[in-house]
This record gives sequence, structure tokens and C-alpha cells, in this order.
Amino acid sequence: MKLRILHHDHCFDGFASAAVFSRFFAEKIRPDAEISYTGLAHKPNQKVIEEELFDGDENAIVDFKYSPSSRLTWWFDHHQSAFLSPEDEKQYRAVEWPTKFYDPNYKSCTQFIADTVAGKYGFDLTSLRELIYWADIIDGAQYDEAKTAVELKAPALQLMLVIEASRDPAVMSRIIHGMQNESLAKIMADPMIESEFRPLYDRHVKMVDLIKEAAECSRGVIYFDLSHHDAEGYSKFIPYYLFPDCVYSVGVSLSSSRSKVSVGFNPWSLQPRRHNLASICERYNGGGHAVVGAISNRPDEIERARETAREIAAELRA
Ligand SMILES: [Mn+2]
Repeated sequence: MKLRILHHDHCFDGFASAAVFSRFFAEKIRPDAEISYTGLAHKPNQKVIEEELFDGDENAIVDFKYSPSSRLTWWFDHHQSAFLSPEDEKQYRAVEWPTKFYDPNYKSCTQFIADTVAGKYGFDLTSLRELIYWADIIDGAQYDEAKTAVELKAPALQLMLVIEASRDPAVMSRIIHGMQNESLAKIMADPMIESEFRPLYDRHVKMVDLIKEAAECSRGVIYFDLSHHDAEGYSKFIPYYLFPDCVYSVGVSLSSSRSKVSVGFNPWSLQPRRHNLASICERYNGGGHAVVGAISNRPDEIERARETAREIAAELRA
């Protein structure tokens, strides 16, 4: 029989969820299952998950939005917004589904699947402990210190970098299969993965230097403008690694598709957060969460982005 697993793409938790579910399915449901994988990415204004993606005898979605399709046989998600429409949510909540699970209290979908299948089916998680541990750290941004998140010494965090940036299907497939039976260090030691990682890591180190050069910290707020560099996509933890005593960061960046102001609260700050960053960003037509927010505009609006960033930095310093 064929099992199709649809998982959140370019996301460590999405990959780990697919790996844990695969092991569970092969051991507890169908040992003869022939499993294939499809990565799903969020699209603006998406209304449905295309029916033709459900091409297995059984079809599972993990770490991604619900589909009311009758072809969907398994579902696990932990995202706050897990439904593409109010109708989908109503359809899901009207029934006690035996194999479709949702719990937004979980920090990672991997941990959610692990707890669910261990409890309901007695699935033995022993050999998957390392994977589950790191999925929960990464998806919940629960790093003990900025150093861990930025220096990327743990094999799990090196794999995270590859998963988020690589577009090579062979690399993706190697990782998703490796996660089921190998240690994360062993996957990283594979020359194919190592050579994919190297340039990404070099770029990451360059971003640390770039932010170090551009940033200044005063009255608890780090401010940096990267709009003269190709700096789309850097780790949001870099500013706090460079300035551990700062409370907030405000950054400006520019790519071919947008100008962007990023605002964040230092998760390792010893001082409390006194501002809701989502509310601040909403005043400039942006959004986000209380601890991290952003405002995106057209690339030609970069001067306005710089102005906005300076205003927000001044407000956070007041
Ligand atoms: Mn997740």
C-alpha cells in the first residue's frame, strides 16, 4: 500500500514530524507501507489544499493546515491558525476523528505526534529521543542562550540551516529518511549534506559580521540598517548574540521583493518586555506576535522603512 505524507516544507519540525510519523506508521499500522513525501509551503490567500496531492491509499498531513478532504486519513497540527476557512474548522470540530489530531498548546508538532502515538498505540520512542528533543527546542525557539542559536555547533542546528535553505530534493529526501534511523550527527557527516551546509554556514557567519558592523546599541535598543547589502534571511538571534545586554532590536533590510522593518524582543533579556511589538507594528500596517513583529512594504518604499525603523527605535528607547 502507498502512504503519502504531506509535511511543512523547509522546516525542521515539518521534517521531524514526517520522520516520526513514518516510523510509527511502519511499525504500528502497515509494515508494508511504501511511503512518499511532499513538502507544503504557506501561500497567501490559500483556500484549499489541492485534492490531487492526496495520491496515496492513505494520506497524512503533519505540521500543516487541515483539509476537509475525505482522502485525508491522518492529520497532526499544532499551529495557532490551522484551518484555511471557518467551514473547515466547523467540519473538523463536528466529529471525534480517531486519526486526526490538533493541539495548539504544543511547541512542536513532532512532540505532539510522539506523545499521541506513544499514548494511543504504545509506540516506542526510544530511538527518536534526540530528534524529538531538538524539534521542540527549534520550533519553540527555546534555546538556552543566544550562543547556541547562532554558533550552530549542534548537528541539529546545522541540519536546520540546510532544511530551511536547501532546494535540492535529493538532500531533502536524504534528511527525511536519515531522521528515521540515524543520529543527527551521522546525517550531518554525509558528504552530500556537509557540502550543502558549508556555503550556507559561510553566509550565516558573514551575516553575523555584517550586523556587527552595522549595528549600534543605545538605551537597550539595537538598531541596524542592512538595506545596502543583500541581507534577506538572517537569523533573528544574531543581534542578541552580539549585544546580550540589549532588550530590543530594530532592523531594516531590502530585497528585490520588499523593504522590511523587523522588530524583536531579546528572549534572553534579564529586563522585562514593556511593549507589545505586534501592536507597534500594526500601527504601521505590519503585524506579528508580542515578542516579534515586522512591517513589509514595496522595495521602492525603503526610505519610509528607514524612517519607520528610527521612529520605533526611539519609541522603544523612551
Ligand atoms: Mn511546527
